[in-house]
Amino acid sequence: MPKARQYPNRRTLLLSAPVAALAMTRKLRAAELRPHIASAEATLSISTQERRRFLPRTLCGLSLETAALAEPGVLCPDNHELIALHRGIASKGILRLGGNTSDVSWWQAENSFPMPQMLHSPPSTHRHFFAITPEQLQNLKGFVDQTGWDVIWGLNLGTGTAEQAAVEAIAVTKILGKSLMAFQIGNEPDLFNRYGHAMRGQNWNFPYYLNEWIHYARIILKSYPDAVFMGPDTAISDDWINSFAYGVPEDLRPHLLGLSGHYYAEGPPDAPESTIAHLLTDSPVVQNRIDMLKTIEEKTHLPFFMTEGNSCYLGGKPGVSDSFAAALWATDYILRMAQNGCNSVCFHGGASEVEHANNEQSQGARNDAERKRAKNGAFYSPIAGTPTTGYQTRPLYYGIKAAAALAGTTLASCMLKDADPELTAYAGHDVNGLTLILVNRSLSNDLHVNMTYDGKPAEFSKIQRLSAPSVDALDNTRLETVSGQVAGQTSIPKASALILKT
Ligand code: BDP
Repeated sequence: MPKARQYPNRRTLLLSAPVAALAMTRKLRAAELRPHIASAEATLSISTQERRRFLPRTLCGLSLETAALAEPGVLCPDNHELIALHRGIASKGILRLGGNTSDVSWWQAENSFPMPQMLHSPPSTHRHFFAITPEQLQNLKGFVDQTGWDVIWGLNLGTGTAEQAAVEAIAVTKILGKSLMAFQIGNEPDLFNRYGHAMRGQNWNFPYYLNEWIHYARIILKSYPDAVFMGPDTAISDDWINSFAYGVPEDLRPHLLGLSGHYYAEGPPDAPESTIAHLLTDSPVVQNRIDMLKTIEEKTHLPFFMTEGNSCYLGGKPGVSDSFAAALWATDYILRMAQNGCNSVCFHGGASEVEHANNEQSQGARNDAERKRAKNGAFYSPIAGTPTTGYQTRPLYYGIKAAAALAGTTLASCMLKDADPELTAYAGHDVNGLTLILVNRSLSNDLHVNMTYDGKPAEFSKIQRLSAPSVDALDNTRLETVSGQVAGQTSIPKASALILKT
């Protein structure tokens, strides 16, 4: 086993010198160099003439560590507060279980059963394995039945065997029933030979992974012929997503529900580039992924699911991930991905189980108070709290909820002209009419927009505003109904978003 690199640096390649320099320039350009234009006027033409994509009702979701199953009272049918918070985002959604702790989990069919012999050593960042029990699964089933959400379940590829995964998959299927959407095999396998994740040798690469994946899928299908999968659930390697889309053999393709991958907008937390301004600036990483996915979807018809991600990896960065900026970023990111073919976007979160996933610590915490706060909810978690302390929503929660307003609608085309690049517009229609979401990520400019809907001035009778006292505010994020009507034009104050309904 190669010597593991320092965990905090696992993805410094994302912020290699040229990329970091570019990020800094973009940040300055976006946030500081742009002159203050008090009333930049844009025009927006919304059109439903051309049929566009239908956005699944499960567009928005949350991702949790597998280890969350072992947290007493959390994923349980009587955790009413947490159930209500899930339903508060959307009446349908995806709850993805996985993360680093899924690769150190094992199925304990009965209390007396000891941990089986694992095939690979755990990564250096993990001190213990997690048992998944029938009782936890029953509790999860009770929880998701009340949220109405579907589950994506991550099986252990990192340290376990295909046979162990098959037994677990059958138990999960039996207990979760219709709530189970798909299995994933392994979390971030592209990092299996790197950083603190190392569970394979230095020569680990995509072909090795694909062979292991195929082996797992075939063994699972032998015991459960209707199993459905998505993958490769990679951390950063979009070329793996591409190779996976074309590499899964013919006999397994009917079992492939879609492709999956993660996205953390920035990190590590102590990188000077992990800032609010950087978070709110369009990322070339997102654009590259969108370009790649478009080609894959045209050729293979495989949809994409962003199964895990957030603003900043390693538990998030205080002052950024838990600030209102994360909400604005999320609304825009979800809708941008959705508009470009992504089926759902799951934000990673949780409390102490995130520390289990990250070497038993919260990298971003700079003092005792922050360390304490992180125990109650990772900085990037949309929901903080535990069943004993109660739950609190973080700003990100409202950003996800805002985007969910377009779940279950058919996209309408939105053509913006003369708009500041920090203004984005997304619209969808259903039997209730049209919903338009305008996001202003500018830190300095209120933006104005003249709007037409199928050629006539656009009129909206229900207005909701997503706002906070400031972009870096940790508290008092609001997603509230505002009185009044909009006829043909509106303005969106800096760092805020509007949801308009006809
Ligand atoms: C992802 C892992 C997840 C971690 C998260 C993080 O899948 O388990 O908790 O990063 O860095 O890469 O916080």
